[in-house]
Amino acid sequence: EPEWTYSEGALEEESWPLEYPACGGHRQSPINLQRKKVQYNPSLQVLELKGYDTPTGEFSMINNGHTVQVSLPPTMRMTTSDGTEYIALQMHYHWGGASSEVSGSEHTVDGIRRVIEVHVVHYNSKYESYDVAKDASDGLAVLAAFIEINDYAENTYYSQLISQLANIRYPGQVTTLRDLNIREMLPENVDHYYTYQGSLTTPPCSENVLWFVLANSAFLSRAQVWKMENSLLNHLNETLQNGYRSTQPLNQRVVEANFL
Ligand code: SG4
Ligand code: ZN
Repeated sequence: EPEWTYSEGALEEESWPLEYPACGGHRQSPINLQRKKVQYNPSLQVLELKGYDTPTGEFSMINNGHTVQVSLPPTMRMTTSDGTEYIALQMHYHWGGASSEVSGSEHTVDGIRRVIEVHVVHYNSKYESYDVAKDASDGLAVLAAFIEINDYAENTYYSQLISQLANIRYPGQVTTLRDLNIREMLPENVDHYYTYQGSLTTPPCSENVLWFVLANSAFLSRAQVWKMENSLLNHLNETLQNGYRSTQPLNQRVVEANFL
């Protein structure tokens, strides 16, 4: 498969559709969440997150050349409002940082980009594996949350992940994290979300992702954000920064929310 980048490289963002036709489709992600156009749906229930808070076991963490990605155990599950159960596979981050005040979330809210965005990728449990689910129209769900800067406190739930970034500076390097509590790495309040039908935000941009973007943010200290933005290198030996796609047209879609 052709190597892709966000800018100046093998296959920059504007050219993704040439090699990956779905990237030029009509239900792409990320999008701008325009609050006055979001449809409140009072029948949407809160997400049920099972096994997110069980801080046990080993998790491999890789620099995959685009981001830092943590493998998650299948005991982590998300059940959505309609009762569909999704199995967690991995989580990864999107950040900016090319100059110190550049934010790098993928979704924006009323045009505002947040500092970092975390994605927990899941697949529909009715499929026997991610490999089968990734090609099914109802195969994937991503839980997304924004991360902002808190100048007053370090987030100790991120200490291990951030200190281990130094061990995976080069693409392809892998390290091990122990006893993570994924629930604590998300916003304190996970009750309120936006939801819409979209795609993977990178090639192949498959249009089979149900998105849940949390309304509330998690927080890291400024120093922690700096380490996230400056610890990893990409395949060109450059600092891995600005790993976010530009927002895509909403087209005929409606974004729903379970809060007013
Ligand atoms: C990141 O590049 C992940 O590392 C990729 O995971 C992921 O691709 C890609 O983002 C798109 O996912 O939640 N942002 S996203 O829409 O999950 C896939 C891997 O390369 C297929 C495994
Ligand atoms: Zn992502």
